[in-house]
Amino acid sequence: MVFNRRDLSNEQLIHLYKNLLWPRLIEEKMLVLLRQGKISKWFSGIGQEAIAVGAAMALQEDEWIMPLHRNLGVFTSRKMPLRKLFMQWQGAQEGYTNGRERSFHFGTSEHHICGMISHLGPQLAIADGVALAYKLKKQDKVSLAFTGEGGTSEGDFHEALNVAAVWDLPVIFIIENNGYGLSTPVSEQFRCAQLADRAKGYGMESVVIDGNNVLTVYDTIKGVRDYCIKNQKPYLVECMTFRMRGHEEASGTKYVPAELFEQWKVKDPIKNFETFLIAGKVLSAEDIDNIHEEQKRRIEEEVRIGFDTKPIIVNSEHELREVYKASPGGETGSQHSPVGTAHNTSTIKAYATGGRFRREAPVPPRRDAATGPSVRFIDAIKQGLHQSMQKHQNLILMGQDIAEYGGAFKITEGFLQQFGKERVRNTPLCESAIVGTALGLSLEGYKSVMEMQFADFVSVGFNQIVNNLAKIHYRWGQNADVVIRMPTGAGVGAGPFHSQSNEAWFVHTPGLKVVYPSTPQDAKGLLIAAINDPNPVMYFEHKALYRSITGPVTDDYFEVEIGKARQVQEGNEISVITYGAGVHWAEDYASEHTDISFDILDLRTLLPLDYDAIAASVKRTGKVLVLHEDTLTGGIGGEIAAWIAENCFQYLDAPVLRCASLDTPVPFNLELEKNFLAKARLHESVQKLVNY
Ligand SMILES: Cc1ncc(C[n+]2csc(CCOP(=O)(O)OP(=O)(O)O)c2C)c(N)n1
Repeated sequence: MVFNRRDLSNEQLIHLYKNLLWPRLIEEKMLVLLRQGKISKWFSGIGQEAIAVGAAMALQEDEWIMPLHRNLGVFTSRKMPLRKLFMQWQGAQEGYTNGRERSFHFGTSEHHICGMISHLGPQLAIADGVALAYKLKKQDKVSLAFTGEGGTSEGDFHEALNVAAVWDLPVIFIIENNGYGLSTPVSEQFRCAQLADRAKGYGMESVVIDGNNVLTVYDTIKGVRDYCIKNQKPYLVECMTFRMRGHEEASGTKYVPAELFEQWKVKDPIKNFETFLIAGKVLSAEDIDNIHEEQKRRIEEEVRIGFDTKPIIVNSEHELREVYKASPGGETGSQHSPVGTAHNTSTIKAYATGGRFRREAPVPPRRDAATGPSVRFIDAIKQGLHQSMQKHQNLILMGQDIAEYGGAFKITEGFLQQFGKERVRNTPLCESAIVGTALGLSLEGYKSVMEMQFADFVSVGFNQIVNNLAKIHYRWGQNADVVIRMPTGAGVGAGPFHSQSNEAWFVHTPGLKVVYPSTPQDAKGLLIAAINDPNPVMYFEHKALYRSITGPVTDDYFEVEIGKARQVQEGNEISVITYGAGVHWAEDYASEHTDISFDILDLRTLLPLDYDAIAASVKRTGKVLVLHEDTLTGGIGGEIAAWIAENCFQYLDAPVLRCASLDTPVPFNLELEKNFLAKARLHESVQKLVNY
């Protein structure tokens, strides 16, 4: 192996060497502890350390890195203390995730390391978002994301590289080509000669390098970093290496031909670097032995301290609270508990009672009752978005065709002229990467609103939403300050893929908030509240209401509180608990059937639900109909009915009924669609309750 030291001093070479050796020796110790059953899973990076270490050391310490499961060298090069890493691997409270995450699935903003989710590819687009933030702030910085060669087969790889290229983002993408994705060899993974060749297709530069040579990696990434910053462009680096152990320790290596290990053993990144250092008289063999001994001694010491963890005290209230970051007004959520305090019961008590964190900025006024001029539903959304753009200079809008074209429904028409192309961003057609980008922006303190062109298309951004945005705060204390606007619903003859109600997918996901307004006032106030909320919020806006519903809307900037239902009308015979278009169906029905006293509750927020308002309505009537446009099976109506049965049984005079749409895809033909929608069965359901 040929090493080129260029202008690196002896001290710098020794510094690199010590950083390279450190993760190797830690791993060797961990493999022993693993065999003793003292830690659980382990993904080995032995043989690949030069990539993680060389790359991390070529960056500035405040530049974000998105590492994967074999990148211990990133964590150690960022000087994360071994004792705490070791606590993390044991699942201890004092680790980086309060015992909630395993192996390398964690990050910390303190070290500018973004924790991976198991799905691998989603890491890449987060780097796009961070790089976009650097670009917008005009900072001379890059972000760096890792992928294995297996991960390059994921759509996320394609989407992330394409966005980085189209938006001229300073991102370094590193492929660690280690020959195998679990048991799958490269011959069954892709057909191109080198993965770096793909860069050309994205309009991006790339290079293939020896990933086992730490000086090559360090020098290349330093140069690539300069290139990315100077040219404001991404770059793809393919590092050739080999996985010297099994996929994870339990998987063994039987599926890898033995001769490959022989071939790669002689290319060991550490042994070779040591030979070079000795030959160049930078270090003597004895110096090297001493460094080994010194590091081993430190490891023993750190592990000894790292074993000294306190038992986790389980507290459900505390766990539930940490799913969310403190919300506007401090009603829900918390900051991640500081290490070493959460196991203390008095701290937990503080969380459960008064110890809530409040945001610094004052809460905007909350206005339920509208007093302003009559405004269409769609224009109220536009107002809320517009005023939020004025309020938050760090708010970025992203979506397909939202700039010059003004969006599929024209909600952002005129925004480009007023707020500029940097903040009003047309995106390529890639929902997953844009959700990932939104998360990356959030890591750097930006807010973003992403417009799904139709709620139906969220399915291709689903993973990033339910696994990354939703879980990140609970996992390692990072919030996702992202709103996703979801033009939803049927009634407009648009067929199966432009009409769906998919809110229940998200209501089932802890970590998200789900809002669904039915009036112009609520549409504006809830959108403002969603943007102010530091958590990921799915904002459903019913397309059929856009231009059919008008109502008074307060002119100025205000919030409608997330998590609070609206009493549409009070009555004492039948409760209709509903939201979205259902509210208007219920109101129309009630106005045509004045002989029945209806109590209509507009939920407005589906996650978290306003159980107090639901219970109050049940008590008033004793007969409940849950009405929604979503299909029946697995719809939120089932959840509400179950909750009422569990908590309000004594007030019921009839079984809780659900009136929902047919369990079919949404049909195109208007007559079929009319029959599909819950409204077609509303009369029947009400009569059933009346006559019970
Ligand atoms: C979306 C998804 N599918 C499957 C897996 C299971 N899995 C975990 S790692 C892995 C192989 C990854 O190979 P590669 O990207 O080359 O990285 P390496 O493990 O070789 O470093 C697989 C299939 C996963 N984690 N995520």
